[in-house]
Amino acid sequence: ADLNVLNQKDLKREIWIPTHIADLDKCTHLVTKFEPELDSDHPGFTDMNYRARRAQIADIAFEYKYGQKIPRVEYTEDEIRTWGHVYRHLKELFPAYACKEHNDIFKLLEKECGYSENTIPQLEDVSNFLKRKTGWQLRPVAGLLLARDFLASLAFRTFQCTQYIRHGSKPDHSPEPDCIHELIGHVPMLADPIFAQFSQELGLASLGASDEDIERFATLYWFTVEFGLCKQNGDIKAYGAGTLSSYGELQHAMSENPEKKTFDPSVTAVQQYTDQDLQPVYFVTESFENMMEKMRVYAASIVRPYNVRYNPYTQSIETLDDK
Ligand code: TIH
Ligand code: FE2
Repeated sequence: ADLNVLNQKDLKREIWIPTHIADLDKCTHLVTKFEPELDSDHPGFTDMNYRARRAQIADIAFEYKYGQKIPRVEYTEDEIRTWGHVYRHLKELFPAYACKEHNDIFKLLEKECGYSENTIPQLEDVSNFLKRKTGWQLRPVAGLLLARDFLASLAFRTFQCTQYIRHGSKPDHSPEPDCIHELIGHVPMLADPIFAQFSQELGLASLGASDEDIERFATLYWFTVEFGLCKQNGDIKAYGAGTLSSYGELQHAMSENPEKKTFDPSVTAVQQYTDQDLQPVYFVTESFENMMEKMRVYAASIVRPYNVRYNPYTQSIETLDDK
């Protein structure tokens, strides 16, 4: 046999994957993009106080290990003002524009989890809320992660969550994730059982995938979990966290301006997108069940050396070779 001809099976065996939830301590590779120190367009670039605050909160994530409580942050008056401003604007738009699941759970978060205009909820409390609802949990992250690491954490029902807040001078939209985006955009959806399942399956599908497939899964993630729209009772509603955390984006998404296409994984996976600005294209799904079914078919078409499943008792990934 020719030594140079490694088949796809052998090649992919060499891709390291986390197999226990504690291995997520090693899935923390950051993409240095949009950071206030490095990007002169960042609204915090010339604000030394903001940059110092970001570095301070990033340290919590750098030191965090699986199993620890997420340290609390005492947010400043300025930070709470930014939160309150966005909160108020979004709350006005949610009844008409957010999907039913998001609206229902948002109310529950206000009742049970201390969400309000005047308080930025603590990740530790929100993580405990999610554990009770769907078995999802949060862990702190310092910024934007490599797609492979971020997607892998989803397989363990773990959401890597930023803890800092956007700069107060540009509250309507931020190109990078922040705690407004995580807490108001992602958390309510992760507390919905069907959406929780969909998100985990996307993570499982990514484990051991080639770089090209990771790129496609990241694009699918972008157009569903981040910017997805759905039909409910004949109307288009938002369920994507990037839309639900930005009142600029939410109004834009609901207007006639952007293009709206039907969600179809093989088309959606290769759609170009921008991560700098408002989205020019959105994908609309019939229902979360329908989207999950389509994603299962798509994921099954990807060549991988093994199938995987999650064992919730041991919080481990089991690989099945019978593919
Ligand atoms: N644009 C979102 C907001 O302003 O809340 C944040 C992000 C969505 C997706 C990536 S960053
Ligand atoms: Fe996000």
